[in-house]
Amino acid sequence: MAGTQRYLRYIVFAFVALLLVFFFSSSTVPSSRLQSASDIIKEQGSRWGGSSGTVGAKDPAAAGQDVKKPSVDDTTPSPPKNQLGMTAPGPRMNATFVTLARNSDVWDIARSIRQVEDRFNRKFNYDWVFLNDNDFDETFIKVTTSLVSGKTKYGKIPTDHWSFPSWIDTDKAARVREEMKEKQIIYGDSISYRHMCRYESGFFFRHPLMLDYEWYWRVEPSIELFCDIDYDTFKFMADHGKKYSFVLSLYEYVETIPTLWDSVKTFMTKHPEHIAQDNSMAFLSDDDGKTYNHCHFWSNFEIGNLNWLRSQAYIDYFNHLDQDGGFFYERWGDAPVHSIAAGLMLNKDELHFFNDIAYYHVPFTHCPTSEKTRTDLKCHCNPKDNFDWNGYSCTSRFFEVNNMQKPEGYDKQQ
Ligand SMILES: Nc1nc2c(ncn2[C@@H]2O[C@H](COP(=O)(O)OP(=O)(O)OP(=O)(O)O)[C@@H](O)[C@H]2O)c(=O)[nH]1
Ligand SMILES: [Mg+2]
Repeated sequence: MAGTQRYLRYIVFAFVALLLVFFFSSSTVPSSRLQSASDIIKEQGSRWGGSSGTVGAKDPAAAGQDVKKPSVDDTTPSPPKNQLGMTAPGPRMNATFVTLARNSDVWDIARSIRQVEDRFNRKFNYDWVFLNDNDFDETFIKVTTSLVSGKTKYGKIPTDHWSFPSWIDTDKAARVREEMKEKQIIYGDSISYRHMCRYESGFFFRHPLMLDYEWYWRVEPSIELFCDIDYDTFKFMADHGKKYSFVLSLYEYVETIPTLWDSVKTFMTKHPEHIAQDNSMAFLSDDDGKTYNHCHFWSNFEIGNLNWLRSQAYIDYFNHLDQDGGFFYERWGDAPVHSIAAGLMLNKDELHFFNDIAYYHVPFTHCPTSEKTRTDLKCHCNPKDNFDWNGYSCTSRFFEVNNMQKPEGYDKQQ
């Protein structure tokens, strides 16, 4: 019996010994894992460039070298262009934006470009031509190039397109400017404003940079666009046989154009062949052409056809007005000059009112009357600011002349 007990004790002892051996041999596995984790930490420390104390010796600052401080600009990820699929598919028209500006206009035109890009051009990437009577400076070129999604082009205006023509009596023009200054007529005493109006009336579409294009969209500094424009407006013009368009219309300041209509009437007599059959005389005159009612499309916004402006009809018209001298002896604006041309030399159905282009140029706003249009197009204009149905606007007349139905709610905005 005592032998059996001893025998059993040996077995238990051997079993415990075996357990101990197994325990010690298996406990080496976690130890090797800890080892490799610390290796990983060390490895990552060297990849991160110095957060671990062991890589301090590689720190350029510690080594006394110049260090480029991290810039917040570098924290912005830069996905490849168009990664977000924002560019509209399909071919493009032969079209460009065009802006006449001084270098000092840079920040005001920057605001306009941003609006045009956000609401329209980021999807279409049309070019942008900038014109100036001086050389554009580096800042202007750098800022505008960075904002435009299409190609940018910068042109200098030839001196003879921005100076008094030979037939103008400059003393007489100077006297007019004095008189207009006394009468406090806006820009009445400005020479450069007159050159600007004459240039926009008769020359911008002939600038060598513009000759490459068929369509233009004019943009001025400090304008605003309030609604998304998700379709190609140039293509719309072409597809619908349109040549000239507007968003705001109003009555011109009479003192700036006292003899403009006389000049237009002699042109009509001289060139009846240029007058369109189905013209918009009823928009321009209340007495079948005897007098001008001063209605015009506001030309700081225009989408139009450059070939029409370069046509013999328009060139004859401009030359005729230019010879009469009213750009300098009065202060003829390019808005009534373009509008009268469009009203008389184009057929009614070649004009277009862009209701869906909600727009502001100090001090007037065009904001679509219909609430549905405003919400569909994500507009942010206040409908109370809409000028369309105001007594000083000519848009109501445009609707009537063209037998267009006024939008619901227009009467509440009168
Ligand atoms: N290069 C150049 N551009 C000019 C000059 N005067 C005006 N412009 C530009 O011509 C366009 C019309 O001029 P604006 O000063 O906007 O004239 P406006 O729209 O009648 O008047 P406000 O906008 O109310 O001042 C704008 O695109 C101006 O940047 C000038 O002397 N030189
Ligand atoms: Mg302006």
